[in-house]
This record gives sequence, structure tokens and C-alpha cells, in this order.
Amino acid sequence: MLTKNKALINWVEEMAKMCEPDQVVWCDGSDVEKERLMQEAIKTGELIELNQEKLPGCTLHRTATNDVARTENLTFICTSKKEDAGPNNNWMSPEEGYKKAGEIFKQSMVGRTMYVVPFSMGPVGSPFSKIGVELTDSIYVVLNMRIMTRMGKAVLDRLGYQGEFTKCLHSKADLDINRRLIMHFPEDNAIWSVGSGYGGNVLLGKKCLALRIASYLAKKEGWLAEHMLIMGVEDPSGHIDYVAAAFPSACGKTNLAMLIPPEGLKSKGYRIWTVGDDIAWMQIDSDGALWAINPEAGCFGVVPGTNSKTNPNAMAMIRKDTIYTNVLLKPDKTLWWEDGDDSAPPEGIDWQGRPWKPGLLDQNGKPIDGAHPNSRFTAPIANCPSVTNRLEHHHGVQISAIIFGGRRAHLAPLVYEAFDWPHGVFMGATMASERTAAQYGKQGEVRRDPMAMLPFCGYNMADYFDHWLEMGRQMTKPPKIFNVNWFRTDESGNFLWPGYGENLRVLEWIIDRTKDKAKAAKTPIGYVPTPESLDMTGLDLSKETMEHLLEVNPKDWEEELESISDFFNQFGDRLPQLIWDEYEALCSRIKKRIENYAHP
Ligand code: GTP
Ligand code: SPV
Ligand code: MN
Repeated sequence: MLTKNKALINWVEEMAKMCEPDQVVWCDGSDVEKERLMQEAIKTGELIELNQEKLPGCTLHRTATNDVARTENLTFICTSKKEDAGPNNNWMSPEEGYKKAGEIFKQSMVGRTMYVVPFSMGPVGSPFSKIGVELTDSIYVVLNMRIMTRMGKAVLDRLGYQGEFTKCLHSKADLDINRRLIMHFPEDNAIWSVGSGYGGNVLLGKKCLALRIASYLAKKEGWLAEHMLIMGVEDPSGHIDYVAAAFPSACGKTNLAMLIPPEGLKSKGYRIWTVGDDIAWMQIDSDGALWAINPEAGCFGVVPGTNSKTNPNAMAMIRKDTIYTNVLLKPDKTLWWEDGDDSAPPEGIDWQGRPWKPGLLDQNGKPIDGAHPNSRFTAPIANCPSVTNRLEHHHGVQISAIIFGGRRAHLAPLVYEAFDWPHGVFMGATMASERTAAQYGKQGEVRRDPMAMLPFCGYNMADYFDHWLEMGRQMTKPPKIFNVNWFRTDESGNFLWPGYGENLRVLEWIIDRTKDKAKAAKTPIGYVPTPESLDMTGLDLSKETMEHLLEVNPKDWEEELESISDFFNQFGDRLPQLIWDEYEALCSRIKKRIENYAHP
């Protein structure tokens, strides 16, 4: 045992009594331990060793075929009062939650080892940081947590005799989807996850702690826990502006965070620094500005679509010390995935462990994926060539702009700016996006996803909007708020905007706007760039395409208003009046614009 923390020791004992593992192993986070665990997992088949010449330190893991994405329908917030979880969450009472999950945890670790994994979200000892301890019967989880968090003995030292920590319990149990539950107990600072082996369900420091539990704590303690990337944009003078951006799952956070400037803008001398690709914790500092850290130490990123053109930095990051999940294995023990660098190999083993070759069709005549669309890499962010040197700074970075965004084939222009903080909060609260493979459900369907936090806000979202408004009142130097959409399409469904590296053109406009340096046109939904205010050097897009990308069609927005009010109505009286005021103001601006069209 590596700790004298009584509460921790007692809790581990109590959980071991319920799960009945053969042994309990405390993890110290050392390299020796990592090597030992990896070899053990390779022996049992939990991990597959890859070609060590081409992919040093890399392994492959396959999850159960019904366990490849977060299961939002099996994810619960267990608060004493149902209203505190809100209409945005599944709810169970804490008593029922512990009982239901407890029945599955009972004896779930017989014949297995329970690993005790102490971890810090945020640099160990930073005032931003929170400590958690995860108990798990999966080596895959231990090795992932070792990459994704600061894990091991230093954390226990920091915890000391009396320190507080989030109690995170995980067991694969029998990986039965009917006996799978992801339970959060914000009032007890505890998480119980059972029956799954998929990342977002089981790497409990990530979505469960750093977003659901942390958002609850953040509301109580006066800060923000958000589903946001953080990146620095260094201008030619060497000044770095930092922005934080919230996009729903599989909508481009990792890609944007690691962007490489496009040819046309390169001569300007921009450089991008990656701070984080998924989660931001933000506090108001004594200077009245908003400062942020990335609580994670690794990236758990979408593999398909990652290639040397879309994301060369990610490609460099995942060449070593990476755990791959659910991609295709080639005979030479290297990997392949859809929309990667190479064309499909003549043969391989697909993500389900079955022989695969190009052109294989399923019963419905649809091509069978080699890699699952939500297959993932787990890699240390320190391996990323664009990683910031501020990763371990206890103070974080100052945020100049907050960016919201989603996948909207129609409606939302490439970029627009909020009039002020409350309007920006309204913009975030009305975000919507088409569903992706990162969560179960109908793909492509538009769903409202405020601040990209719908699946991750650990309390009533009406109170969350109120908290955002309050944060604005407390800042003397609030960031400006923007919305972007890389995914607008033409009539045939092709993306109008080339995206990826070219997104820097939009970031440049955003940063210039924070300094009152770029032109914009006022529209009913916010400020939109004038066509000449975006630097298009080296990018050949027709004038019509640009117009389409920046278009604000008041008729389309009128339709959207209905879906927005339906969404808000779920929250009843709890929704802040200020949000309704913003809604009314938008309605009347749109109405006026339509009238002006009719009678110019
Ligand atoms: P999570 O890890 O699930 O939170 O996802 P994420 O937001 O980090 O998304 P990621 O960067 O992994 O991108 C997901 C998918 O979106 C990838 O398959 C990309 O191909 C695609 N994508 C990312 N950026 C762009 C873009 O600028 N334009 C287009 N068209 N697609 C993009
Ligand atoms: C997401 O779905 O937003 C992810 C992957 O970042 S997971 O960790 O599975 O939630
Ligand atoms: Mn995410």
C-alpha cells in the first residue's frame, strides 16, 4: 500500500469486499510497472503487440462488438432530487443507483486483479487540479489512464493523509450490454461504471470525472469544466493568443487543436501550439480574465480520417507509445483504417477480429468497415510535435476567444460572432449538430447539443446556462464568443469549406476580431465576416461558394427558432429569463430582416 490516507484505504477495502478480486494491486505509475502490465495483457490477448520496428511501444485492443462508443442511454446522474439532474440527463436516486450497479459489481472481479489507479486531472499540485482514484479489473484501462492522466505515486503523495478524491469504480464484469451502467453520484463525488470496456465509459478521469462530476463542482466552486480543445495561435511577432473551442464528439476538436497552417498563410509566420484536444477547465483569475488548463495528459482521438494531409501532427503523435482500439490489423502487424494514408491492404483482420479484404459486403450490401468508425488512438499529448510548452504550467493560459461549433449541413454560416457575453451564452445554448459515430443512435440526425455538453453536463442544464451567465458578470475581461461551422454542404452534399488546415483563416479572423482589427457585417444572428475580411491567399474558392458559406438565410433561421423553443421549454421555469430575452431578441431581429426582404 502506497498511502496512509484512511478514507482511501477504507474505500478500497470496502469495494474489494463487494467485487471479490483475487488480489488488489496499487499502481505506482513507473515504467517497470507499465512494461509488466503490457506483457501480461499481451499474454492474455487483451492487447496485441504491434510491429515494434514501425510502431515502437504500440499495441492494439479490440472491444466487444457491442461496446464501441459511449452508451448515453445507460449513463445516469444520481442526485437526491430528480430536478437537479435536469431533463438533459437520465436520473436515478443514489440509493437505487448503488443498488442496481452494486448487484452487477458483486463478485464481478472473482479470478481477476483489482488495480488501484491514483490519478490527477491537471498538473499535480496545480490549483486547477483534482485527484481521483480508479479501481478497475482491466489492464487496458490502467494503461490508458497512464497515458490520459498524471498517474501514480506522485498523486498519492499529493493526496496525503486527508486529501479528497473522486471515488471511481470500474469493472468489465461480463461486458453484457444488459448489465452495463455508467453511474455518477455528484453529491458523493463518486462514479461507478460496470459492464463496459469502451473509453468514454471506463476511463473515468475523462468524461465522467473531468466533465460530469467536474461541471457539478465547477458550478458550486465558481469555475467552468467544458468539452473544449485549447490551442495557441502564435502570430509573426511571437505573441500567442489562446482560444478554447467546443464541438460535439467527432466534430473536429483534435484536428483543429493540431492544425498546420495552410500554404497561403505560411508566409505570415503563424504557428499553432496544442494545449488540449477535448477538455478545458477554466477559472477567472485576479486579472479578471479567463484562464484555462487541459486536465488531461493524452489524446483519445478518432482514428478514421486521420492521415498526413488532414492531421500530420496526430500522425506523428501516434507513431509510438500508442494504444489503438478497434482498427484493422495487417499481416505485418501494422495497422490500417479508412481514409488514412494508404489504400486498403489486400487482406487483414478487421476490428471485430474477422478476416477482411477490400470490397467485403454485409447482408445489406454495405461495405464492411476494416476499422470501426469510432475506433480510437490513445497517445501522450507530449508526443505531439505541436505540443505547447505550457502543459505543466499550474496557471494555464489566458483565453481570448471561445468558439462553439457543430455539424450543420445547412443554416449556420462558416463563422459568426456574438454581440456580447449573454448573446454568446445563448449561441452556445442553441448549438445543434448531426449525430456521429461517437455515440449510439441515429447517425446524421440533428440534435440540440448546448456547448457540446449535452451528454456531459452533470446537472440541470438550465442551471448550467445560468452559471455561464454569472461567469460573464464576474469577468472584467471576458473572451469574445464565436460560432463556426466547417460542415456546410452544397446541393449534392459536398462540403463547401475545405476545412482542416484552412480553418486557420477563420481563426485569424476570430483573433483579429478580439483586437477590433477585422471587418464584419451585422446580421440578425451576429457579426459575419465581410467577404474580403478573410485572408484567402492561396485558396481557390469561387465568390459564389464564399457567399453561400457566409449566408444567413432568415427563413431558415425562422424554422430553427421553433426547434430552439421546444428545447428550452423542457426546462420550464428553471431556464434563466435572460436566455428567453435573448431568444425574443433574435426572433424580432429575424422577423425584421424577413420584412425588409419583402419590402426593401
Ligand atoms: P471527440 O474525440 O469525439 O470529442 O472528437 P473531436 O471533436 O476531437 O473530432 P476529430 O477532430 O477527431 O474529428 C472527427 C472527424 O471530423 C474526423 O473524422 C475528421 O475527418 C472530421 N473533421 C475534422 N475537422 C474537419 C474539418 O475541418 N472539415 C471536415 N469536413 N471534416 C473535419
Ligand atoms: C467523445 O465522445 O467526445 C470523446 C471520446 O472524446 S470518449 O472519451 O469516448 O467520450
Ligand atoms: Mn470528446
